[in-house]
Amino acid sequence: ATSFGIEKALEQLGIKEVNPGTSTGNEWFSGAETISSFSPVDGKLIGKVTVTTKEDYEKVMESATAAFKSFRTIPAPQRGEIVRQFGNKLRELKEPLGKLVSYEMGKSLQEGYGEVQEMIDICDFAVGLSRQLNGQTIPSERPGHVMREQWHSLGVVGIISAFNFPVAVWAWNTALAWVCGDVCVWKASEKAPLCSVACQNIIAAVLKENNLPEGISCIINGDYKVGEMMTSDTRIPLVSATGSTRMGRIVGAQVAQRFGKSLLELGGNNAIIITPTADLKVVVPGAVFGAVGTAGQRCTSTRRLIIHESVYNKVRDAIVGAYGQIKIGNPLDENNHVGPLIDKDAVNMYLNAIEKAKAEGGKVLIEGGVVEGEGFESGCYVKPAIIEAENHYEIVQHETFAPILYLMKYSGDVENAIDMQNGVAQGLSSAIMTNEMKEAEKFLSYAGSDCGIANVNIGTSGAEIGGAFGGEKETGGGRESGSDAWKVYMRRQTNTVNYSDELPLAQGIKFDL
Ligand code: UN1
Repeated sequence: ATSFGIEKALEQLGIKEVNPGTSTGNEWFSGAETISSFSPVDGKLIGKVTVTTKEDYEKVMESATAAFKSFRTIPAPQRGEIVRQFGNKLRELKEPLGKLVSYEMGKSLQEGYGEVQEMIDICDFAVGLSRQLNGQTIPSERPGHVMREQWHSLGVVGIISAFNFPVAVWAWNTALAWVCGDVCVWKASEKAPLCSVACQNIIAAVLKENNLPEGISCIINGDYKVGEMMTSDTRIPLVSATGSTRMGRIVGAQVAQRFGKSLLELGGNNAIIITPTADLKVVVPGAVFGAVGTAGQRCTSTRRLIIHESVYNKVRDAIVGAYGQIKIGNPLDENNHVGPLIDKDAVNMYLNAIEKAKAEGGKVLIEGGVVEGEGFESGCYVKPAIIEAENHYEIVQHETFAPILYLMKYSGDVENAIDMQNGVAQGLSSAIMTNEMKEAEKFLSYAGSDCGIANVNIGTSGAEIGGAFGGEKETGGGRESGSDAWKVYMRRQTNTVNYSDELPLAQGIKFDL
């Protein structure tokens, strides 16, 4: 990796051999236990991060709760100014941070840069938002009364993020939370902990330059046990968690138990419907990027193609042909399209899924398998696979975080395809490829896709930050990023003010004394 400038990137980001994994800003705490971060790119140890102890977690929470009391008094547009400076620092450090993402997580360098760009974009969005945290006025039924709604800062926001977007998911949450006047405690994935240290170094410098208190941005590190400290903590009114449906089921229940709010971004099982009028020039790159981009490890990755029988052979051959062009290899080399999976466990899950699909009757069109030989020593590189399958297969109903694409046929009207698309437990992203206006509108209608994201003539992945991001059903129902997703980071207060000399009661109730 030396040749790709990783050492320099680590230095620029302040990553050491052993990094304290707990921080309230400029203060860092280390425990005795460590997590080692190995790169799936070359299998080498990148660095270590110490695990957060119960005592250090308490220090973090004391700092965060104290910081919230002062941070919420700073006017929102001034908090926006801090986020603006943070966005500028990210612009300066886009190259090293994008490289670290690529090296620690394994996505292509282009996608690593793209992820940092998403952070920059959400900062810009949040800066504008900092002058638009508007409530509304509501007509009162009583004379001499006014009703209004205000949005107040919520408190400490807990963030649990996954390995696949090791920096952007944090930024989608923090950029909004900070302009809303909240403070954040982040537990990154134990599979990409160095990314959390790098991000914390960047924001800590901004907070210091502005003489802001410790505790506005905190990180903790460790496995699910460290996450549990947050989910069970009544001092954290909101936990935003991104990851598997299995994880979300546990986190959601624990947070609900204490009446906290949770924002859940869980698994997807995203399909593209390909209709008879679909334009192959759009279908092929859309489907292939969706299926093999990030080695199939996006929650928005394309898992299923639902193709009309009249164009099935043509579409299948075009997709299979395009797979022949895919270059698998070191993701830091910009000539490669597909890097490694995150670790060997992921490789095993990928291999098992292919076996299961075959056992259920799937016909393999492009054989998968582990890539071996020089440059692939980490054992994490796999070949993107294509399997003809049926929607009801147990494995097809399941999200496998790997580049496996299932092809299936539909006949008759688009409604049949929509039924198949909706016929899974997850509800994140969906797309239709069509030039028929009626088909497109049906797909987007109340009777159409049941997903949080529904696209026409683009693929399922690669959403812009301006829209609300998230999905229904087992995807968890949360929305983050754009639109009015900011509201979850605030508490709503309804105010009724009487400026008359009487006290009329609502609903016309008489109460004469
Ligand atoms: C994720 O995989 O967790 O829409 C998020 C996309 C990206 C975000 C993916 N903007 O593919």
